[in-house]
Amino acid sequence: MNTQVVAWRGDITQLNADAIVNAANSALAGGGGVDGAIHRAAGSELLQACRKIGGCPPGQAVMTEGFKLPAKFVIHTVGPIWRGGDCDENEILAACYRNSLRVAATKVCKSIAFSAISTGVYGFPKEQAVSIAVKEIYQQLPQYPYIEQLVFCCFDEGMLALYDAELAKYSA
Ligand code: AR6
Repeated sequence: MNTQVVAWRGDITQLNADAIVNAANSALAGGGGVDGAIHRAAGSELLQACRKIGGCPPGQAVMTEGFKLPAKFVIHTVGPIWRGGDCDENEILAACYRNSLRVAATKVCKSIAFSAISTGVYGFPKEQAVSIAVKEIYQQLPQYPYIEQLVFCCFDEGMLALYDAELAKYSA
């Protein structure tokens, strides 16, 4: 595999990647958390672009420009709200990663940074979310050999430690 896969701690709005992946809501209406940070940094044109798209069901992904962000594109995916684990949450979360890569491919994005989808207000257990994210990415990446760098962006040290531990299992 040619892609460098790394975990990085910091604010995803600072990343100069071809695409960053937002943890949006199904109305694409903006919100708190990483979604709020991305909308603030991108400027009001991002909300206008999201309104034109109209919405996105959980597990799917759509793309806009990055506007004032250093990133060229924003991929908006909608994670599952954690409801105890019996409502297809695992499969929907995996689909977020899979469909975000598929959408990134439409612009041949070579560097992509993911936020930790559903691990904030949507309440997905963090360790389980990290395991699903890394597994799905490693399953999908062989289809996209031109991707040079894939970043799991973590907002705090705890998430970074979880990603580093999970990624270590794959680098052996
Ligand atoms: N950069 C990177 N990661 C961040 C940032 C940032 N600037 N800010 C927060 N995080 P959340 P969700 C991390 O709640 O659980 C919104 O209101 C955060 O620490 O943003 O999918 C949407 O509009 C956490 O690990 O997303 C939806 O309504 C991760 O981003 C809803 O929240 C995701 O937390 C989506 O909830």
